[in-house]
Amino acid sequence: MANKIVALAGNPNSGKTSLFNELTGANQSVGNWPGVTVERKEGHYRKDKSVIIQDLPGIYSLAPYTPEEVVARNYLLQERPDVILNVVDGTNLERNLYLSLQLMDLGIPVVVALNMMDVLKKQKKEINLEKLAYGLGIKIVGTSAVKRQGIDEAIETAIKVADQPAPQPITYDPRLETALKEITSIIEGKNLLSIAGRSVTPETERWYSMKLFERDAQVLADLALTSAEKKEIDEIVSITEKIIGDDSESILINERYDYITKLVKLCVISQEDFKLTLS
Ligand code: GDP
Ligand code: MG
Ligand code: K
Repeated sequence: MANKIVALAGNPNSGKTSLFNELTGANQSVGNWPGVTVERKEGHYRKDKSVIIQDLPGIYSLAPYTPEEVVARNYLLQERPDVILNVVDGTNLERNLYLSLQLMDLGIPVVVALNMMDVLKKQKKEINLEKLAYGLGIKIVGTSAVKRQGIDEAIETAIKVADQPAPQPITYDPRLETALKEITSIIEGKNLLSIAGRSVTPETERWYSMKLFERDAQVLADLALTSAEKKEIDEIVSITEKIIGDDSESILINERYDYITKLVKLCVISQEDFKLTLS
């Protein structure tokens, strides 16, 4: 059997390195990502050496603005790991899930390690993991990297999910979805200039369509499109901006945050709230 590659992705301070150290023990090597002074850590799962674990730099989004974002994004797009283990700080759920939704659009299987469970317990907060998993359409495992809880279950779930299809993306405002479909019909099968032999596939077309909707310059430059096709995409984006009444980047940000806000309301129970209601 071929090696499986599990990429650890998440916000800064979500617990990626703690989890990575627990998973790999002494089986790790440290270097730098090409061209930048961002540390690159790779290792093998201590219980199954055929599983390679890649620690990615901490990021808040897959935008191409910081060196960390560029490294993480290029790695995910170009290397395409078998599965992403998304480390989420459970005490900062909204902000962390904003990245999770973007990771889910890459067409790569995703499992969430909902970390800091021990802190949540101390704060008398409870997250309904089943509801959250259902709302996102992916598997979630509660972990505490410092208490060494849930860690093997998280990686073993990821290894299983690596053989399954990528998550169904969340469906947003129908006007946005229409625009994305129209962009997809223009770019499907198009050549990716940065990766030899690679083109836009059914798994990756949603991600590329979303990035073109956001007018992501890197993606626009990477796709072999004619000027007529570029113009057509620009018109789709402009019309949708007019209809919804916002710029395209904000439209996507708001759609993601609206979805997360609703979901978190349904899933987070604070015992303090209970006491207040009962008294
Ligand atoms: P990274 O930036 O994602 O690599 O996060 P780190 O692994 O460096 O963790 C950031 C901080 O959170 C460190 O002080 C860790 O000891 C702490 N930490 C990580 N996971 C947990 C956890 O599950 N519970 C608690 N209480 N602290 C944690
Ligand atoms: Mg780290
Ligand atoms: K190509």
